Amino acid sequence: MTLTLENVWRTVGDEVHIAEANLSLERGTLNTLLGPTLAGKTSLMRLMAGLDKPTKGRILFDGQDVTGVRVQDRSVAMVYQQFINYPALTVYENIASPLRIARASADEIDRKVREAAAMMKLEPMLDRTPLELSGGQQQRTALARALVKGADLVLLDEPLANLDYKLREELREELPRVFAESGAVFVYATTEPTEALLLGGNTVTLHEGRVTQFGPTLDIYRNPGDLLTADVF
Ligand code: DUT
Ligand code: MG
Repeated sequence: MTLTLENVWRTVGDEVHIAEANLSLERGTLNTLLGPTLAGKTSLMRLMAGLDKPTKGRILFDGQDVTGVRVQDRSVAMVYQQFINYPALTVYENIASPLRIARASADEIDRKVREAAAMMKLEPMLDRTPLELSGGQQQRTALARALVKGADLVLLDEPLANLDYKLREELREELPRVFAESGAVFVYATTEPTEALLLGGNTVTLHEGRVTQFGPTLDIYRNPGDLLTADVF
């Protein structure tokens, strides 16, 4: 139990984005956040990351209250749905940037950047800038940067959406292992039930801002409950 949400709400004006979220997510386990578009996946991830503050409720990490603690003051890596790269830096420097901020040694930076680049099939691109890359390569650069950061909490918001079929298959196999080994709390948002099934781990289902189910992905698949069968599995 390392990331815990206790009765977390987020309302903006009179719109409810997240209602009554109660969850405990463990390190080293892949958690898929599964729900149709507008279910609240990005909203929930932003709360987990400390990018938005809950209107009500508490968020704990490793037992410590991090409610309202800003993302800058925490160990979080998030790849946004609309991912961002630094256009003026090379791919190498884009991936290296969290390590430079953490003042890692040149050797460590080089080793970790090359490892992450190999995993994301970006080795031939390291000297280019993101503007010279395809959409999929740009997304892989953002993923590689999340990988090298070694954060306690890793949030990937629909991370494979722009990738071609083959690479998506490879990364679906690789990502769970990589992040399990990192010992992070790993959360992966998708609208695709089959993606949750392929990834295994646990699944949180979301519907209209509410957590409707949480448990081992296979259990939810076998017993999707009365709500949302059509939306989720
Ligand atoms: N919402 C807004 N404005 C925002 C963000 C969210 O009105 O800037 C509302 C729209 C929606 C709810 O919050 O009713 C949840 O949206 P969110 O973006 O969290 O949903 P999603 O599950 O991430 O959808 P998608 O799969 O389209 O990314
Ligand atoms: Mg979203």
